[in-house]
Amino acid sequence: EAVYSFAAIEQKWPKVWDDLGVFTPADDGSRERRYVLDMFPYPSGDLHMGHAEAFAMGDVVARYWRQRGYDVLHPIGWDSFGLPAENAAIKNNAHPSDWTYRNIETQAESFKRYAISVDWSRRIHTSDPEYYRWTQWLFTRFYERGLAYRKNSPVNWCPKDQTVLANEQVVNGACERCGTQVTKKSLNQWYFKITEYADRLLDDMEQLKGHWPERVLAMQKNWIGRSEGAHVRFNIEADGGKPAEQVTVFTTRPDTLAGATFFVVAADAPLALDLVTDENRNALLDYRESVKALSDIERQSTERVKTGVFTGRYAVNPLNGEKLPVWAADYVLADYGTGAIMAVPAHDQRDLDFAKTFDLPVKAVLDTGEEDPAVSGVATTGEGTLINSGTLDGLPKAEAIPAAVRMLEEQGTGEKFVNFRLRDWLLSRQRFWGTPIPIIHCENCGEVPVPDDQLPVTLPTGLRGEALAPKGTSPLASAEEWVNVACPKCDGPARRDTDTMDTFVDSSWYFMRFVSPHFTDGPFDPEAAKNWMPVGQYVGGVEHAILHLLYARFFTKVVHDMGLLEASEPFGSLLNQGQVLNGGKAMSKSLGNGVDLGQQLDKYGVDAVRLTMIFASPPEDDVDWADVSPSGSAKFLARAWRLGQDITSEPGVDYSTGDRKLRALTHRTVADATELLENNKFNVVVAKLMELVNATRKAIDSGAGAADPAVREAAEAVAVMLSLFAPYTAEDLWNLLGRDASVVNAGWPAVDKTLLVQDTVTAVVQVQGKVRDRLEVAADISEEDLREAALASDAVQRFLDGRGIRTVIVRAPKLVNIVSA
Ligand code: ANZ
Ligand code: ZN
Repeated sequence: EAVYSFAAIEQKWPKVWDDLGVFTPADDGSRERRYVLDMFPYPSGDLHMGHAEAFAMGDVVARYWRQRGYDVLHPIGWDSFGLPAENAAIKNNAHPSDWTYRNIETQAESFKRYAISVDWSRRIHTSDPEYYRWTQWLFTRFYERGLAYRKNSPVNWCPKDQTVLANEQVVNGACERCGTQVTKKSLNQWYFKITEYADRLLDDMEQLKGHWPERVLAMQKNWIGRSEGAHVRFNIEADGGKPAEQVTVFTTRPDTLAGATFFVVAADAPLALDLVTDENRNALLDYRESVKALSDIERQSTERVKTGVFTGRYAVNPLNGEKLPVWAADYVLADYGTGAIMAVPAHDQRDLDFAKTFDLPVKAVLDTGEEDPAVSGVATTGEGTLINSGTLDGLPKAEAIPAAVRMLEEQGTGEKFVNFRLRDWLLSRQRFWGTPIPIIHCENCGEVPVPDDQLPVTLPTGLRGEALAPKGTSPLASAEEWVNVACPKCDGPARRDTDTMDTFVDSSWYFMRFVSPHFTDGPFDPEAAKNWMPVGQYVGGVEHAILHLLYARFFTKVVHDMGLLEASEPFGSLLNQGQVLNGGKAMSKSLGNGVDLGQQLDKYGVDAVRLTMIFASPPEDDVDWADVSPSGSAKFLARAWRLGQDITSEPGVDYSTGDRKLRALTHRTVADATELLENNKFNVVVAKLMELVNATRKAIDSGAGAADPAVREAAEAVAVMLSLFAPYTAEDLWNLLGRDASVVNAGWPAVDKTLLVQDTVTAVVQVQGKVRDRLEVAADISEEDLREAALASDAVQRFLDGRGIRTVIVRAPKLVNIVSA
């Protein structure tokens, strides 16, 4: 008798699947379409345990929908531009493409072994010219629409990677990639105008509610940071040889205007230098130096003692004409709001801390019933009524806010304003291994986009090794022949833009490319996009909650506005899988607790590893590899497989004559699995499958016997359901059962509802020894459930008539006797 050998079945089936093309969607409209996508991998070495988990999850969904009869698009590609390839090239005197494509091949082989059910003919790499041609094409469209522009401003700079970073890539003041403290540098950089879409990015989250994890939506909402308030214009008096000028502040509390006792501009904003009198200039310059080293987080920390310098100027409060000293401080950020604030120490703790440090006045304008902030040192921020505010006195806060705005509008000194925390997306990078920005700079014509028929602008050849080392300017600049070109407009001498795009640009539209990856007339075929988009189920880590997912939403909206795409959201539902830990901690080199995926696969087999990933916990939760048992999974798989060896009936037997109890369990399991899969409770489905396999084994050995049709029915259902988690074993089981390949297309078993009805009996309920009710209950009802059902009976309650209960005697399933007080 043959024994279960994962190695043998891993060899046997891939070719069969390939030949049958079971993972290639028909794409002919004959069946309803569904698009399942895992966040595409970055080719950093071979696959790791995290990939194994995430891709196992995505594959369950893809395989489930296939079994349900959908035409499923499940593609794979690589996010293959980026810094690690470049760093490896510098170190090994090589070209980034060497490292990149070698790693891609390694990962592709591992993915094939791992048997993810993807259509390999749709494979894409973002570093291929056929792909980045369209990234450039999209950039050009954004440029034409005014959504890509260049500006000079202070930007986040990573001193280690020697490149700028988007705000989204600065985490707690450090470079998201290498952890180095980020500094600011004034540079001329390219931006995408994502702020123009802030409202829609926020509003359309309504459509995603219930389909995306709550916390991802909350993080995006917070990142976009919509604040309703007002702009208020203050006159700054002429002083120290400086002329009068107007400065606007953003405030969410226009009702507190009368409580403003000083005025603050961000010390690092150009405005501070502009306002400061000669006398105070040196102090400001010194102070600015000390501010440079601080991250935004540190600047806003409530733990730090407030710092700042007086500018020598005064602002005039438009409400009451009071003169407010103008300070420059670091707790006001240059790139939020207008970079200037009216300080209301009584009702804003940051302002109060500053006032205390520099001995500035505190004036309460809202009576909240709490202690005077000037005394307590605690700003009052709650509800209350206005005081010390002239005509606004007596109004509750909620009414005072619009009233104050109306006054400002009448005066012409301010108006309602909605401010966003979201900044434009800084997309240019001073690195080599990325998509070149398709712009030519001409002395006569300025910025000229490279004409579409000259795309792609491919990376210059010949640069490798040391030539790629970061120098603060792009390595592309050293490729003289590549840089110097004729202007497409006037044919005069011109230079190519030498920056490359942030790799998040590449990944902001790859899911659209997959619908027609070989299309040559555009980034994707609009017809195909109409058929497939949006992605039905997207799977990936929560670390992308803001960056990638926000950018992808933005790109989708712009492409929608261009008329190329019907969908205006890219991902209908989102599943964030948990992490794979070892010993309760994330796997890392420094902890030395890494688990090698290849070794696990060699030891336990692909199916056992996949099944373990799924069975260990709900998909959203972390899996601790120290707590799981891949050998237990392997044993279960062998057990399931052996059913196929023992069953003696032929395919196509009439199940209806089979053992009713086993049939009921089979149909109940399918019905439950269906519901559980629709709700991403994959681990519970595995548990149910284990029960069904055990019951089937029992039926063979000590019950109905190996020839009973119910046993075949159960085993076939096991094979189909198991194909979602353990594709090799399921296919081999299907084969042992005498069925033709492939189980992938077997179709989800139909549930016979009549088999779901459990056997029932009549239970008698007595009160004080007299029969008061009869209940139809399941034959296998528990004592507890029966007791509960009896006490809930209307008839019983009527006879108890409010009297307490002394004892309840339960003899399940037939009798309940209630003795009242
Ligand atoms: C006066 C005031 C009184 C304020 C009060 C608050 C409470 P959000 O909700 O985050 O939008 N602010 C404005 N620009 C700032 C900047 N660049 N750096 C630091 N703080 C800034 O916060 C808006 C509030 O934060 C604004 O409203 C302003 O202080 C401050 F009782 O104005 B408020
Ligand atoms: Zn020109």
